[in-house]
Amino acid sequence: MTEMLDDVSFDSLRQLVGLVDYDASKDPFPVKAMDAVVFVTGNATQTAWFYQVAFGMQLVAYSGPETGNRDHKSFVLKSGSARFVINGGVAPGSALLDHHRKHGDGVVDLALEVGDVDQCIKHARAQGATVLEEPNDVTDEHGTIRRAAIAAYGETRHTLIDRSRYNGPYLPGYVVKTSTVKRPEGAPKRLFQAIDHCVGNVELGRMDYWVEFYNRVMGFVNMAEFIGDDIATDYSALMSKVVSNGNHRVKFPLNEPAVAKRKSQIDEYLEFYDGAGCQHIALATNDIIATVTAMRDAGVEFLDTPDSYYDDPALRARIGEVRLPIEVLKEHRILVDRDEDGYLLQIFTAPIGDRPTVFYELIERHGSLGFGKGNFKALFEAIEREQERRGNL
Ligand code: TYF
Ligand code: FE
Repeated sequence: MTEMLDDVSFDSLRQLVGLVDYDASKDPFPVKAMDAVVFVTGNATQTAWFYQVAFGMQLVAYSGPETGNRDHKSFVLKSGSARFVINGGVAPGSALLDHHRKHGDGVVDLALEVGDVDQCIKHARAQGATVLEEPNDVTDEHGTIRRAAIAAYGETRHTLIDRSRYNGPYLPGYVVKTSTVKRPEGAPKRLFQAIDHCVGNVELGRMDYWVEFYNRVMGFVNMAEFIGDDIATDYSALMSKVVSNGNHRVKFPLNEPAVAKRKSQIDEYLEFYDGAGCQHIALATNDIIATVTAMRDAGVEFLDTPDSYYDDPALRARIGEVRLPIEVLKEHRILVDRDEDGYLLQIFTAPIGDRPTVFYELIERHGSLGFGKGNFKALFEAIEREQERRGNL
């Protein structure tokens, strides 16, 4: 397959996000890819700037008062095949402002690109999904998109979009808008190429409900990785299972708090987000050192990993040969994990907003289809150190 996604080829995506082969003709709810991660923020004007400066994203489209949208501003940013949409209320009566009052900055929509909106909605409805928007066409001079939306955890939704008959910059009503931010000299063309996974935090006892929702309503399959009681009670204070669409292009880990000695990081999220929501988005890069260096240079804060992680002979034995010397990983505080399929490199940012809720992961996959299970202990200890600094432990 030679399909190009903003010059990220399908073949490079196979490596970047760990695709597997599957037969879409037997899928009751065939999903092509993430269409966009849609955020509501307290200041879209400045948040869109942040993603350009700190995440190297390109501004591609805009809707707002100047284009006839008096309710809110909406900035569309891209990096390779990844698309973020940053919304913020303008009109004092905007529903977005109510959402922001409750949840703070967060993800409202994990929008999915599908081939047949009506087929997906028909299946979802038959399986008991809440349809928030009935299938409808939206048209402008660039063509027509067909769209609908179903409810997911908390106030998160999945908008379904068929853009096969559309060639505008994003959706009808948006105009082309380009970045005025200049890429720093020597910085990579882009800092990430794709969205690898989007994690949901749900309330205690609700993880299996949502796993089953994705199985039944959206035809998603369970991936091998899970964090169960065993790991939870030792140190992580969370349980986690992963669902994905057939070819693993779209992966949704789901976490719930575990009852442990200390307050779970998931409880902290649920308290400050005021309900279930999207916790972290993992961005796939093919050069994690260049990406993390560029982001740090722009002021992004990453979780620290202690020297002991790298100096542990058991880690060195477990990971074997990776593309970088362990000293380089140590210098950049990058975590490494190996499983039967290969290895991955990963690192996590601190929460990016005012509330201790949403954060990012950078991930560079080399065959591994996992999520870094071998790093959970080191990672969760780092998260707990931050929780403690915030007085939430
Ligand atoms: O997505 C994952 O499963 C990994 C690990 O609170 C993880 O990135 C899981 C839970 C969490 C932070 C990271
Ligand atoms: Fe992750």
